[in-house]
Amino acid sequence: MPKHRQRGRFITLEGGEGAGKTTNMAYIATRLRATGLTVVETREPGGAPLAEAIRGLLLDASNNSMHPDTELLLMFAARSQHLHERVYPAIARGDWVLCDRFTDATYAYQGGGRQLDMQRIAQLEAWVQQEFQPCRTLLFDLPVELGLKRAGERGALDRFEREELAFFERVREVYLQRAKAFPDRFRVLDASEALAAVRARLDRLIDELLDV
Ligand code: Z5A
Repeated sequence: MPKHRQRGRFITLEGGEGAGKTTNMAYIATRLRATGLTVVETREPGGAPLAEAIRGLLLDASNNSMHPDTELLLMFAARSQHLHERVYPAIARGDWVLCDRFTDATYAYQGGGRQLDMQRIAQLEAWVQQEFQPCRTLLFDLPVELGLKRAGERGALDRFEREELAFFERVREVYLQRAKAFPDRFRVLDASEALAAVRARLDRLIDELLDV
């Protein structure tokens, strides 16, 4: 394997509900593994036992009194545990880490959706991650109604999925703003296309990753 590929990478998948992140993460992992890479698949909130327990609190629809600040702090508490227990060790070993959602989701959901102060999020980001950032972020973008329809077909809604349409429109808007603000890191995919078309675009983006 070429030397440059032996360096660990951190790649995140972002997007609204039902965008296809989970479906396509497995596809990306299979393609990367076929080239001989060791790939770790993980998610946020969660990805490590304690962080998964925090995820349970965050998604539980019966926790309807959760204050937005509590939600924000729990997201970063889970992230800290996940980074130290799972992500940093994997990258140090030279693995490629695929993560279903990361801090861009905090800007989109807590900053956009809940309308919390973006500066506060940036302070927590700097405190928890220092300079650490994904080397590539794949944004699966699609109209809110289509994503909610796809997600809704799965059954019971979690605490976030119960939000109103305007919440998810703000989430989408912040994601797109961030993709514009960080063009070197983001790649945007049209997730409203049929799966085969999304995967054709993904194939090109995977080749690009393997070339760097
Ligand atoms: N959250 C937050 O607020 N702040 C943060 O910092 C973080 C997270 C990290 C949990 O995330 C919640 O946490 C999330 C944001 C919040 N809010 N919600 N809700 P999650 O990632 O676990 O939950 P999710 O976004 O709801 O995942 P999802 O709905 O499963 O979306 P997905 O993984 O992108 O979609 P999917 O499961 O791959 O696909 C959904 C369905 O669509 C499935 O039946 C597929 O077969 C189908 N699909 C996928 N792609 C296609 C195409 N192209 N065509 C047709 N059908 C398709």
